[in-house]
Amino acid sequence: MELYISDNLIQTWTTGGTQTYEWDTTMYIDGPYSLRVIVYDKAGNSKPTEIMVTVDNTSPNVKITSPTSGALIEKVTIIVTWRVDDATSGIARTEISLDDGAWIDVTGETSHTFTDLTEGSHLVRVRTTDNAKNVAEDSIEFTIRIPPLPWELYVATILAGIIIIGVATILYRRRHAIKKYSKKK
Ligand SMILES: [Ca+2]
Repeated sequence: MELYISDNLIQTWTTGGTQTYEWDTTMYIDGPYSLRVIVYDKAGNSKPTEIMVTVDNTSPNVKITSPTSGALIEKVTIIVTWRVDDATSGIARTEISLDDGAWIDVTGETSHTFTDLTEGSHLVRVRTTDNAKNVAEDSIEFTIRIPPLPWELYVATILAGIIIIGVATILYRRRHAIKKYSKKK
């Protein structure tokens, strides 16, 4: 019995039954290979069996395209977009995670929306796995800052006005009292 990988004789066995060959594909460049086994009987008759396989030792590509890392965002809802591809065996699975929470399956998608984000910094990770189980990951950090609403600004302005008038009144009365006191003297 002979084993060929793309026409190169790799191993020969002289007994029948089930045989095992452990193929270290890291020694091979990515791409398609034929695996052929030829079995001979004692009279020299032979029968070949062949299958095609693809070697893929290269990680897929993953890139988060939006938002940009370090972005300051004034919204509680964000849309994360990304790009994944794999040259040889193709993408099997893509997942996304927010702030090291559970992985969400987004296979076949190119964006995901997170809502009700709190103020402060957040971490988004996207990881993708090719059909040969090679994994790649990209991550970004961004900061959510919520600007005050118009009514909040309005209330803050009124409060500031009350404080200014109050302080001015206190200062005026104090000065007045001092004048009265010095007149009495
Ligand atoms: Ca790959």
